[in-house]
Amino acid sequence: MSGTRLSDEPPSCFLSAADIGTRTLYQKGLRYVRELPSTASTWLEGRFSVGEIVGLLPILNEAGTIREVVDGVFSSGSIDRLLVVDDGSVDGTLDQLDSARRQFPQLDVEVRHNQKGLGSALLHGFREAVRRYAFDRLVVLDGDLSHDPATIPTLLAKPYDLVVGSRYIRGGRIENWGLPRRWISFAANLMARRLLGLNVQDITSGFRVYTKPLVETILANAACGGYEFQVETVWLASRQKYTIAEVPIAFVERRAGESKLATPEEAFKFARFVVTKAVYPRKRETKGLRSPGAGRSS
Ligand SMILES: Nc1nc2c(ncn2[C@@H]2O[C@H](COP(=O)(O)OP(=O)(O)OP(=O)(O)O)[C@@H](O)[C@H]2O)c(=O)[nH]1
Ligand SMILES: [Mg+2]
Repeated sequence: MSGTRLSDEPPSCFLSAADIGTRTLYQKGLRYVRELPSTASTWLEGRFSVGEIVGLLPILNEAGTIREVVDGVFSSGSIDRLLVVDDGSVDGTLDQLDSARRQFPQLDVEVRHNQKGLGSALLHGFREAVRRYAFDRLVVLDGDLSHDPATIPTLLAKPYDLVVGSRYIRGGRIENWGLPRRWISFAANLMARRLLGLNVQDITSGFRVYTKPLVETILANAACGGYEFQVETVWLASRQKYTIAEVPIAFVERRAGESKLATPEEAFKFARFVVTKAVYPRKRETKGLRSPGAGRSS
């Protein structure tokens, strides 16, 4: 029995994301996702609430590193549950996760059967985290070992709504990137910072900690399906006056697998998002930008 997706429409930054209900089915110890209209959403298992800090890993074909990342996340000693959102890896990642689940019952794996983009995977993970766990904070990191799980406690030590693991503040660094990649990343950040007036140096970093109220605000408003989701979430946090901090990290170039995001298509979507928000900053607000009204962290 494999999961079946009934909707293939990727969310668009310029349209509201469809609210698709999900239900999960077990196969070989992994959790497979079947997406259904929310009215038909049925849980075959109870919701569980076991932890205050949840990890979220968006994954696509990371067989070379996923096991080490999962081990590292639990070894950090700060994560109560870890949710992996896989978009149909075909390189053995799922087998690695299957074996990891035998060692770590706190590991949950959701598999969607078509790649819909990083933003879509993260939104799905946010929605599932809220639905499944009574968490206080959500830690997100990449599955290619570019983000060292041992740094998680340092990020969590900052009591802010959004904590960004930053390559571009004092103490942060990038290992093994050539000059062109450094310049593209730097230019993307500079453009987003200047055009959107964001006071964050590393807007594209995927190593982050979110409080639950911010996760709920993002769920209520975000619509980007691709890499530009990273800037959309910082933009939303900033617009809604959530507290934001950056912590220096050492970002290490992936040593296995292939990049999914360093593509001209993702760069175009990123630039389009930044320019659109710079020109029409209130576009979504007129449609009802809303905050859950929960308290801010101190
Ligand atoms: N579920 C899911 N995960 C994705 C998707 N695209 C990328 N990822 C994951 O998101 C994380 C970041 O993607 P990367 O390809 O490493 O992006 P990047 O760090 O900008 O590029 P590199 O420097 O080449 O690694 C990794 O864990 C990927 O496996 C997707 O469409 N779906
Ligand atoms: Mg990467």
